[in-house]
Amino acid sequence: AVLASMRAFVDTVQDGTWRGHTGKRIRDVVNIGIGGSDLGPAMAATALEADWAPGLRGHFVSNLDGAQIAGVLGRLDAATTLFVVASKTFSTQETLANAQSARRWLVDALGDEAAVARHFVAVSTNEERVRAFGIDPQNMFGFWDWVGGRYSVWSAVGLSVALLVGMDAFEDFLAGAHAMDEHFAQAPWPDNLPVILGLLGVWYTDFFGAQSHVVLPYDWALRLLPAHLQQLEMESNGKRGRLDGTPIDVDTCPIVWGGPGNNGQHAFYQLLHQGTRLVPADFLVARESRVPVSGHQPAVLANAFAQTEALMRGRTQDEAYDELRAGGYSTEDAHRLAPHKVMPGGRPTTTIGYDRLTPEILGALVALYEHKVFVQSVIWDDNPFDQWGVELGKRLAGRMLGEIEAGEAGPHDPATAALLARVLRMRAGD
Ligand code: G6Q
Repeated sequence: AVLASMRAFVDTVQDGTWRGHTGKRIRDVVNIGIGGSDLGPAMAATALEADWAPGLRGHFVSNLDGAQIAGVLGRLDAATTLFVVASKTFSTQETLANAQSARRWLVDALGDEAAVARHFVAVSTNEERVRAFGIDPQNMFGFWDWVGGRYSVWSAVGLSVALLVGMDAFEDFLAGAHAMDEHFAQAPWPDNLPVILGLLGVWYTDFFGAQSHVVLPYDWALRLLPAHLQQLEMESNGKRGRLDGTPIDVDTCPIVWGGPGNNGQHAFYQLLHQGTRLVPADFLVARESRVPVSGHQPAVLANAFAQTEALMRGRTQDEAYDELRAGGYSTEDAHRLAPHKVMPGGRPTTTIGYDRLTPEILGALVALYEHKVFVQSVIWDDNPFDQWGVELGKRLAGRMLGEIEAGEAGPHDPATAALLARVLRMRAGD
């Protein structure tokens, strides 16, 4: 039912039947959300940018610092802007603050409270709060309240993606994920991609002591995938307790990080090749770019495979010495420099290759990592679907906000008390 109402809405926005308050077509879609209500949709929309409907642009606002929303709104025309407020609970401080600011901006610009109905829709499980915010529940798209944010891009949380790429492409994205679900459920374990990825991760974490895992897309479209996987893996398996509450006595989820591989080569790869830590890496490589430009792709492929080969093979001191001598260095200089050029090799990489990043392939890739997370959670015996660790900070922030606004600090540890006192003095103009 939700997919059908998403389709009806997406179609009317894309074909121009849905008009803004002043009768103009929607040109800009702004997703307001944070965490799972931002990272997945932002990643998927960015990955599929080549498929965005002509004349539509997407923007993602998540951060509490007003600089982000001010920067985005400063470039937009209220009459042609649609806000998608994505919040499962509709009580998240960051999202509500940004949504309120967007609402003020819109009403100021269009001079009419009634404009909200044509420019705001909500993705949420909390109808009451959506209504209280002033969004007609007719314009609310629901999902199951047991879906954790980081697993929710397949639901109505993907509405911004669907608005940009169209509902057919969004359903292709779901179909790709479904194909991976089937593969995970049915493929024998030696051929089962999520099982293989999950086991490799446990192997390097628990038997080689790897502390981190790097994700390196050689596909510009996937530049936000590392941030999405960072949340997916770290919030799911960053746990220290078993399902029965007893402590887990091995390391669980490594620190997941990464970025576009080609850029990383000119920055942090030094540590991957010669640092003291073992950092297993995933290389994501497309045969063809989403936006092919003559002459580029062979170089992209060459760089990706050169890196995985170098990480695996490394370079011995003798090889380094011979290279230096062949490059014209004296025996003395070659002896001095060779130890610095030694690369141990044996650094594990997994290359995930695909033809071209279509919506189906993207769906399959994201589902692959979701199932990987599940495989690991079974081995570590944690609950990958809870996130109690993020609660305490949120609760303290609520209390702290009251103290900052009131200009009076409550009881705190000495370090926090000193920070707060300093800020309160500054805010009071001392
Ligand atoms: C994800 C987390 C978290 C959540 C955000 C936003 O798995 O639970 O990142 O998505 O805190 O929550 P709301 O969607 O309720 O605003």
